Amino acid sequence: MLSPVELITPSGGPLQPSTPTLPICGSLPDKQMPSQLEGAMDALIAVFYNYSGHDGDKYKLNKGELKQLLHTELTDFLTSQKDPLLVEKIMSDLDSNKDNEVDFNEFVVLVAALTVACNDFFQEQNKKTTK
Ligand SMILES: [Ca+2]
Ligand SMILES: [Ca+2]
Repeated sequence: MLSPVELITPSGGPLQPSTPTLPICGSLPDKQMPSQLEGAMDALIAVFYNYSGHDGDKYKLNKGELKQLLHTELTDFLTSQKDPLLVEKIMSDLDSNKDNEVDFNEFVVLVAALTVACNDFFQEQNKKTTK
């Protein structure tokens, strides 16, 4: 039989003082287990800064950094595209404020666009397999 305390304690773990939900931010100490989406957001931020810090402005990707990020993190996407000027095209598409660097705001546009494209692809695949 569960005692009343166990019934109201989520996952039966030790009683914890109820802490307010932490704002979404990478590398906070004492961070509770992030949700899947929070984890994805953190990962996105971490990936961006992994590459943006290599040279020049630490908070922006120059063309070399963007290229490295795409090659390392989006290998399948890049190899599926045969266009040798793809990185240049992506760069100029993303650089909406024309400072020849991709900042985080511009970077998430790419990630969002690719995520939408992936979702479309999966939906197409689903339609084909369920027919
Ligand atoms: Ca940089
Ligand atoms: Ca820019």
